[in-house]
Amino acid sequence: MIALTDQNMVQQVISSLVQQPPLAVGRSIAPNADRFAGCVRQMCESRRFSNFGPLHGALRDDLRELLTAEHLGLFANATLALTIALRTHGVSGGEVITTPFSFAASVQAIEWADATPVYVDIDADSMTLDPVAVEAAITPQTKAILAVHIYGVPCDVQALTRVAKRHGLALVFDAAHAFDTRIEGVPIHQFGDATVYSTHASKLFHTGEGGLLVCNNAEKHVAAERMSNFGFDGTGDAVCSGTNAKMSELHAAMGLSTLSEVEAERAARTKLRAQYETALSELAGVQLVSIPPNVRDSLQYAAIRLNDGSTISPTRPTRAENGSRAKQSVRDAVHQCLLAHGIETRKYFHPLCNSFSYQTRTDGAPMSRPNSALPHAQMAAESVLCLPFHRAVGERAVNAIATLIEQTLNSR
Ligand code: T4K
Repeated sequence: MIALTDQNMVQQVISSLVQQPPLAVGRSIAPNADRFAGCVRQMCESRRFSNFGPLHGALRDDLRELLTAEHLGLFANATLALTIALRTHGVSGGEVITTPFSFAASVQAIEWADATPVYVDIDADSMTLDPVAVEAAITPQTKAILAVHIYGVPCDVQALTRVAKRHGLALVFDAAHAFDTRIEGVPIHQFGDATVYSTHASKLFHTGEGGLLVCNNAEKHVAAERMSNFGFDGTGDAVCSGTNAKMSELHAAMGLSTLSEVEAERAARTKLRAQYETALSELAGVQLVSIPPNVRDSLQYAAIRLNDGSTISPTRPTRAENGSRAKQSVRDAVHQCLLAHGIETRKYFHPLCNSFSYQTRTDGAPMSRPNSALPHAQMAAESVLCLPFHRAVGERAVNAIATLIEQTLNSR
């Protein structure tokens, strides 16, 4: 990191960054142009654009091999894949226990599967669902657990599996951030009943829009495929109420031509993560969210936790009892400072899903079962900031970001 004493140099680096276009928090991998053109040509010549065409089949087969996932299907997006995974595991009309610290898609998939979300707290360190809290929240209405591998940090898969088995519940993992993550070499989708990956443009491997569902049971896989295609069973009959959640040929073409580019981006991000580690290591009160050493990193986000011990409402600005405005949190101050210097960050995931305004209906009735206390989730939502994390971020930018964070911390 740049020594703070050399203020001129700091200002020069920051100024040079600001002169460039804003530094984005994410940047999609560009598809291999030749491969993409070839796929589009094939698509146009064959006039086959959707409904499980040859590009869909080719991408599915490549991913089955890469991820070692026999029952893998391609979907229009991860949100629909999650909804279908939950529906095929019979949650409709019941309750699903989940984390409030996630993207809106996790809870909205539960709601669109006609189930009621029940929020429980997360583990303070891993920020993933706390298995003890899960077990304490189980009732006769509970049908499933939906756990999220947040930022690619795996949930306590063993403990959650034990809880699910003990109570006869389905266990579905939202692995939107965890593409090709493995624990001790074991693909992460081998845990639980079903796992969903996102292949949205913001993800390391992407298809523009898309999602992957891996089931650990052949029948559930077939049921999910049918549900993604109006419930059709191939004879013209619809054997269940389905929807349209198929991945199109154009999205499959994007996937086929980005897959070959993933390793180069992984290499760049591995280097970048090490640069962040070095630059941030000297800053007290800043912690880079790390992936356990026995886990293959999905390299999806560079998330940091910032905490100066101040407790502020993250959802709406509050006024202190004496009428003065509550002090801004250190996380929000860093976010503002970086933005002022043209550096984009994201407060993933703030506010908590249980705080969304629609969660209380207009008639005042809550959409979810009343929550138990969620102090760790609240703390996570107040303290996490995702930093720019892609190939175009260089060491100079990393050092400038670290310096700006340090300046913000020192000014408080
Ligand atoms: N579960 C979890 C835990 C999730 O985080 C998500 C999605 C899902 C489920 C559902 O997955 P999908 O149904 O989407 O497959 C993004 C994404 O839309 C969303 O997929 C993602 N999680 C969520 C965390 O973030 P935004 O609104 O923050 O993205 P946006 O447009 O601000 O872009 C972020 C950065 O990426 C920017 O710097 C620009 C860059 N970018 C973005 C797009 C769209 C590109 O370089 N190219 C692009 O095409 O929501």
